Amino acid sequence: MKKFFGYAIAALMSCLLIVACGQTNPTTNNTPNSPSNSQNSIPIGIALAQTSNVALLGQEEVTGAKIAETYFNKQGGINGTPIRLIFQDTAGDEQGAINAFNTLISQDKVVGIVGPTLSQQAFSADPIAERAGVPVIAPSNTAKGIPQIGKYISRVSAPVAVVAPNAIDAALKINPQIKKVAVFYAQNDAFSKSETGTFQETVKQKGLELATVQTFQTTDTDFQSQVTNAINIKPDLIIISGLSADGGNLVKQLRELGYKGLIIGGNGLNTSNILPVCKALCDGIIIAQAYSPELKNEVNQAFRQIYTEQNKKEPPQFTAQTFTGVQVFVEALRTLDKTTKLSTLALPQLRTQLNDTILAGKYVTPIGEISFTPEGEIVQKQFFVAQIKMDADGNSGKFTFIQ
Ligand code: 1QQ
Repeated sequence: MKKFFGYAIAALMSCLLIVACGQTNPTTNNTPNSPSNSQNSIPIGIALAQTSNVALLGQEEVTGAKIAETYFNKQGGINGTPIRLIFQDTAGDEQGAINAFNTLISQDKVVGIVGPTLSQQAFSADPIAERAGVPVIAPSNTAKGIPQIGKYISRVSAPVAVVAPNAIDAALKINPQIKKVAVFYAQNDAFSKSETGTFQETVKQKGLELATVQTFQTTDTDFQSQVTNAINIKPDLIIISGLSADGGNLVKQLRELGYKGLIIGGNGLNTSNILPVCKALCDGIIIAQAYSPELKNEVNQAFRQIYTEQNKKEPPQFTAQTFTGVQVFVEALRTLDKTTKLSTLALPQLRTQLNDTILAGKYVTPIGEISFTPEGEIVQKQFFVAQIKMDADGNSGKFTFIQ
């Protein structure tokens, strides 16, 4: 009797997950990773960089997704049906993201995807989801133009245009004498190009002198010639748009070659995983934040408590944003299920209606109260700035909020 009931639920839930309900027999069609393997749960795809140098950023995102899965399933998931996150590693490049998206969409039959890690990957992978009609919520794609990829693409990662200028304001508060600015950016990365555009415009708008623009690749390890070029013009502020390994090395070499002024790191340096790269020389880096652990609402307090218990430190922005991406899916699925039982919808209809529900909603999340423009751009209220403070031993440190 119990077994029969289990299969009945399984068959019912397969209507939700498989395009043609009648074709699936859960007792025989039980391939690994297929939704029929675990019928009474709702699969959400997580396409993040779990390997490669981009994993320095992606790891923090995976943690946020896992905390969200446990947290929301404890609350009863989607009105009684648990969610099941399906992780596909994108690694650090476009092809990895394309493969992960294809697998999640066609094989894992997810209702939607949280990912990928980089904007550079999103510009290649998101069009696949758009064509397939699968909602994507970007947890960390901040380049200009992400929501404009298509109507199924939204983001919980506020764009560089609204986040990055806060770091320059903070630097000017610390040192009002700043006049000359040197800017560095990784020219092979879409996010870095977008972010440096914002930084360079802001520098000019503030009446500062954009004295030099130096370029590098995210795969570079030696920045001697660019660092020398910059130091020669005696800048009062250096601003870096790159990713974590290259960014950390660049900071290290700037300090080793004698630069003493303030350094702003962009979003690609926004992880304590850069600390082992620049060690004591990371001290003082200023980084704008789209999250503060101090944000006062119930879900952030719960998220912060779970994270700090597990990790013995405050949750970082990428973890909070990815938790938020999963939360938006969960809350939109709950809302949709209340008006149209999810189990009555075929997968393509479910994906489309889920996307509409996501865009129409308002969410109280660890990153504050958010909503979306009709295009899928996040509407977020508060931004912050942190500065890295290294401990005396130079091995550990933390992000201290200064704004
Ligand atoms: C982007 C970013 C990266 C730094 C996220 C990890 O903001 O690629 O858009």
